[in-house]
Amino acid sequence: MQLLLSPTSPYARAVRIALMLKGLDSECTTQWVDAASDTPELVHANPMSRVPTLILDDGTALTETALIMQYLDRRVPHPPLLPSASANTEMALAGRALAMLDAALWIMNNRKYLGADANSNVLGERRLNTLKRTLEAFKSDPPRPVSKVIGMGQILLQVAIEYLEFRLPELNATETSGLGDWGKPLRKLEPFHLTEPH
Ligand SMILES: N[C@@H](CCC(=O)N[C@@H](CS)C(=O)NCC(=O)O)C(=O)O
Repeated sequence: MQLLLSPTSPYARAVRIALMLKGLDSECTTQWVDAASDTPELVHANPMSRVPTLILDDGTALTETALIMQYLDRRVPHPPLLPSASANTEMALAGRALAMLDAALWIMNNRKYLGADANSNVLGERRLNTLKRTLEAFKSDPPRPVSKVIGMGQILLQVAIEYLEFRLPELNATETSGLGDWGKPLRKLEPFHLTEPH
């Protein structure tokens, strides 16, 4: 397998963490690409030019983080990313985390391509408010505590919180969500600190 990724992509980070938790990282080579510059290898595998893209040994190119994680879970079922006792809550959590990443990326891309004021409009404010609201909701409805089996939603949520801290520090994601203590056991795991953005 070959994973096409970029150093700061939170989506790619989540897939790398899942690969490591599954013990599949040694079977997967990595190719760093600049998704925004339409690197030919990436465009060839994924005309949308987005990372992560996972190229399987038979040439199939998988895209979309949640689908790639599901593929990894089918390929190596243990430890499960969607444990049967909590599969629904993990999927619900994964959905929230991915939506937060999508909103954060949208805000960042607006700033990058359209300028510092690009989010000062009704849509930009809406995106920021939905992020705040989603973070705040974790205070009254926290995710299941982290245990030995790390779920896909838990991976994505911790990655999203750290990405928000990195890119949108004004949101104070850890404090606003009250998830500092919740994420502590995850931050201690090797796959998380080996993939920290810097
Ligand atoms: N829905 C996709 C989002 C992936 C995504 O947007 N990746 C960004 C990097 S963080 C990217 O490749 N952006 C390049 C572009 O959109 O041109 C997923 O879940 O994998």
